[in-house]
Amino acid sequence: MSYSKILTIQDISCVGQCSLTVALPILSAAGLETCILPSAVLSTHTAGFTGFTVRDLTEDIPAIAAHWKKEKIAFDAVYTGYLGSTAQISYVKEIFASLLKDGGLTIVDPAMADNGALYPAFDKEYVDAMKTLAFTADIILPNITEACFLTDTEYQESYGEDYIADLLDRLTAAGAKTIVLTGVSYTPSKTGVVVREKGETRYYEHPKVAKGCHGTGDVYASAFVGALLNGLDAYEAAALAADYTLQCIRLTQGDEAHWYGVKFELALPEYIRALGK
Ligand code: PXL
Repeated sequence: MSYSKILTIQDISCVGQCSLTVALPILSAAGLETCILPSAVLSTHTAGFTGFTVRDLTEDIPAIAAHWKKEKIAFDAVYTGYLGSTAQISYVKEIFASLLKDGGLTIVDPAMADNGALYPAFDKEYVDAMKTLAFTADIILPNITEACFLTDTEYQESYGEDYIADLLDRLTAAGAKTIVLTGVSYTPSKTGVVVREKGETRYYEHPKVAKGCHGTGDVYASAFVGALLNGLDAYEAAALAADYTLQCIRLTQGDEAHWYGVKFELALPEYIRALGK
């Protein structure tokens, strides 16, 4: 596989092991040239800390993109995570249209919700804007809550295979191409990921070791993108990223003081080995 150049657009939470502080090291470990576009700078993430600071960088995005265009910089893939505002979503759409190489990939993690609720910063207007971004992307990685918001489906705490199949059908009908649906758990001791690609649906199940660790969505999406751009197909990349994320959670479990993220750095050597590097 050639040396790919990827752009990832998400916030910098200075403390909290999520978004860019996770994506940049994981994508770099995957051997990708990783360019970043910070959507905002926060002192911490917003899930559990209080009184955090936020510097919204929306106004900087068009000038940064215009400079790259002038320099004839183009990317093999653009991967988006947590975005700071509805306006940023339209700038991201312009970046998809103007800064990708021919045949370049777009990957959207609609990072906006979990456990049945939107993150504090978001509202219905943001969800509607995210629909217009997610349904144009080549690959989306929603969790079940995000898939529900994207399809106006009622969130259920427990469900069976029919509910998941219906959710995937609704996403497909709305325009989603490849779907990687995370956090699909049919029994309390197991969880997994469902991949629907070109009409085929496959489930990768693994042990569930802890409930709701912060930042694991970003660890998972970054590890998935890194594997995909190393030539794995979506299902293989989804499985490899799941094994890595599980290992990150295992390495963090039991450390009560480390409630805000996972120790993803400690499992990077294993991730690199799993990629055959
Ligand atoms: O994707 C998780 C995430 C990223 N960035 C910020 C967040 C969160 C989750 O709450 O608050 C700022």
